[in-house]
Amino acid sequence: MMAAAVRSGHLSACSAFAYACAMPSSEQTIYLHGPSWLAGWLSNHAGAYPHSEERMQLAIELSAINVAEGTGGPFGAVVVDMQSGRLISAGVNRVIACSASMAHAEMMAITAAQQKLGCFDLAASDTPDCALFTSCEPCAMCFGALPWSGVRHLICAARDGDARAIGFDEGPKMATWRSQLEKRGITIQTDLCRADAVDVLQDYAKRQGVIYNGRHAA
Ligand code: AZG
Ligand code: ZN
Repeated sequence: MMAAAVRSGHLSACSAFAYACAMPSSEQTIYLHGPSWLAGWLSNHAGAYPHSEERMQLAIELSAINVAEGTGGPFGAVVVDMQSGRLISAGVNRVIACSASMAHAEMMAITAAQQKLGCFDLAASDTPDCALFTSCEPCAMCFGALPWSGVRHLICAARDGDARAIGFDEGPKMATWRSQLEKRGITIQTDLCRADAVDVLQDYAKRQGVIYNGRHAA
């Protein structure tokens, strides 16, 4: 049934929570999948979260579980409907598990939201007002993806420098990244619950978690 729906172009047949998008077998298929614990986590978080701090704590909790379960890097993100406070999607870092350098927590959460809503543009007129809460400021890649995602609000916990401090290469990000996003109508808040997110990064470092893609500039 899902394959027929997908063949007919009905994109919402893709389950955001399974993170796997069924495609006709004659076409190239790209798989991004969340860890096995994520579907259960999402069904336990189906309520509304009215306050910014509690939304951010969810993103940080995801990052901590990802580290504790050994399912990826120390990063988590959620897309939230700003009006209702309900979660639209969640993502954790899955670079190693998915053999995909783009599988950062933010990209996973944004893609899951787009596929759940069946729309590549979260700012389309019939979609909710979407906010991305991320346990760490976006890297150069995720920063670049934001204007096209349709996310209208970006809220960050740890700073880019906190991730760099434990060895991650966050890429060549311009000093004006905040104003570049604001010029495109995206509101930004930084440092929300930063200390809690930094604890997770440091826990990952203590456990000697893998620092993938560590090709720092000379
Ligand atoms: C990362 N930085 C962020 N913000 N998120 C991820 O998932 C990352 N993976 N590596 N650096
Ligand atoms: Zn990123």
